[in-house]
Amino acid sequence: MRQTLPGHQPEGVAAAQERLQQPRLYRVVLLNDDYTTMDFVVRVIVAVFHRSASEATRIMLDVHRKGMGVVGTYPRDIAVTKVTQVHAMARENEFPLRATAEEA
Ligand code: TYC
Repeated sequence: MRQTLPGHQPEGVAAAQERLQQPRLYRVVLLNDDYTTMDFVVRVIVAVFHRSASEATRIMLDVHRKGMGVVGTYPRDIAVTKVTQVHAMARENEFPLRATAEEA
């Protein structure tokens, strides 16, 4: 009998194997604001998320109109790194652009 913490159900082998093949995914969400320029948001989306200029423009306008929008979906470490890159570019350029990662 394996020792477990109270209230902790050990993950079965089948569930662990499933997890190895399918890491949890996180959506990177870009937030609208009134100060960051449209041109800068497009440049960030191209640089950080490797989108074409036309796709980046479509995503930027969607965020501008709706208040937020998904830029991409990634395993957690990659999503968190991209959020950090967005904030670093924004800070360097003195824009308040914000992004978050949320589990998909
Ligand atoms: N709302 C900004 C403007 O009108 C543009 C913008 C779009 C800012 C998307 C942030 O995530 C953003 N200049």
